[in-house]
This record gives sequence, C-alpha cells and structure tokens, in this order.
Amino acid sequence: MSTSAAELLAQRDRTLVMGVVNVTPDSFSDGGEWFELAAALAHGREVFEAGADIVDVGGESTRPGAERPSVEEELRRVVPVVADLAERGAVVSIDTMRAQVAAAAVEVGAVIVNDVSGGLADPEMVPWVAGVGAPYIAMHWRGHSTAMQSRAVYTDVVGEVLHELEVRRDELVAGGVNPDRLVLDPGLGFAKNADHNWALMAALPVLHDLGQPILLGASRKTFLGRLGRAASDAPRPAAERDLETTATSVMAAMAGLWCVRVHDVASTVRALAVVEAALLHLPDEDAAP
Ligand code: PMM
Repeated sequence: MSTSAAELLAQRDRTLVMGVVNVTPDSFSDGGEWFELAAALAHGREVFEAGADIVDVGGESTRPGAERPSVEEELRRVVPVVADLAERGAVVSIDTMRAQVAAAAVEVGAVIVNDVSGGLADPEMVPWVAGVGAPYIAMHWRGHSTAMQSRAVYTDVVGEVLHELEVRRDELVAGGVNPDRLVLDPGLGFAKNADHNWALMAALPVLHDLGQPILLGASRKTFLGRLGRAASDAPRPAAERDLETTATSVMAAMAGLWCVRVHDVASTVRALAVVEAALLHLPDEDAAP
C-alpha cells in the first residue's frame, strides 16, 4: 500500500473529499458527458486539481435499472483514466465490482478499491483484496441495479443497514481483508428510497458503532433533487443538486465521517474548510479551567 493511501486511511482530523469520475455513457449524475476518453481524461484532471484527496474512477453505471458493461468494456473505459491520474500524482480509487478490473486498475496505479457490492457481486474480489492488501471500501448492497429497487424494503432501515454492514465486515475480515484497511459505506440510494436515505442521513453519528472509517455517497442523488418539489413533479436535474449535496457533506463532516464522495469537488472542499475551522476551536475538554 502506498504511503499516501495509508495516511489517508488513518486521517481523522478532517473529512476527506473523494471526487467522482464516471467514465460511463449512462451515469444518472452527469449524463455520460465524460464518456469519450479525451473528455474523461480532462474531467479527471479537473477533479484532481479542484482539490480531491482521492479521485474515484468508475466504468459501470449503478443507476437503477442500468445494464452491466462487459469486463472488456469496463477495462477499456477505466484503465487509461486511472493510469493518467496516477501518473499525475492523484490518489486513485477504482469503483468496480469486478476483481479483474480492480487488479488492472491497481496495476496502473490505483491504490484503493471502491466496491459498491462489498464483495458480493464477484466471488474473486475478497480473495484478491485479501491477497494484495488493498484498502477496500465496502458499501451496503442488496443486489444489482436491475433488481435493487424491489429490495428497498425495511422495517427499521438504520438498524438493518447497520446489522447487514456488521455481518459483511465480519465476513470480509474472515475472508482475509485487513480491518485496518477497510472502509464501510451505508450506500445511499442503493436498495433505498428517499425516506430510507433521509433516515440514514439523520443517523450518521450511529455509523461509528461499526468501528470502521465511514464513507458517504449522497452527491446529486435523486432524493436531493426531490426537495422542494411536488411529488408529482420531476426531480431537479442532477447537475443542479450541488447545494443540497454540500449540505449533506457538511452533515457528514459534523458527524466525523471519514470521507464524502462528490461530483463537485471545489464547493465541497470550501464547505468542509468551514467545518474544519470551527472544529479546531472546540473547547479542549482536558484543558485546565
Ligand atoms: N454511489 C455511486 C457510485 N459509487 N460508491 C460508494 N462507495 N458509495 C456510493 O454511494 C456510490 C459509489 C452512484 O453514484 P454516481 O453514479 O453519481 O457515481
């Protein structure tokens, strides 16, 4: 593991910013605008230069109902972008559910694996992560995009997501994943409706009970686009959800989460600087009166 990835995993003084680079023709959040290689490379550099601590490169859309690309197609999309960013000195994470794609990305410089399925989609993933000791982000997941909406059924969403993440963490560690290199994520929008997402947003501090660093991915998700809109109206377009996204990032930072995954890095970096400056002035509980 590179020193920078190790340092980032241990970082607790402030909430980190992961910038999203989706190299997909159908991502719900940026409409596939970055699909062409040149555009993807330019966008990746822009995200890095905007101040992202980690740049997350993904080649598979997880939009509800999305069909999966072939492994070859996913590799074709992500490998050149990961290589370019790593060469420029970015800390790159590879957003994939496939061990083969994770391995190819690590080969060209990715240092973190971000798996929305938490190792459930590909039986090769956990043994591979355990073998190479890669820092691993495991998200709460109940199935692929084509099936996940029908699985958004909970009686106590916070309790059930926590329990399922706890079980997953134990399985991952039993499978050889180093607990010091494991990040967990509640998976907003994945087999969750808007009410489920809001219940999790209201319970962010509880996620620390899992005993692992926590990543939150709320950026531009539909539940944010529905705020202030009548239920019968279409949600606000994805590119117009950055103010709401920033509010979620501030909530995450106030709750002491490890990292937020966002599309608009510049606004998040500035908003989190506000939280960081204020938290520096917390009264020292150990100080003499
Ligand atoms: N969300 C998306 C993709 N990858 N990874 C993690 N760890 N957490 C998330 O919430 C997450 C993710 C879907 O959003 P996008 O299509 O805007 O990237």
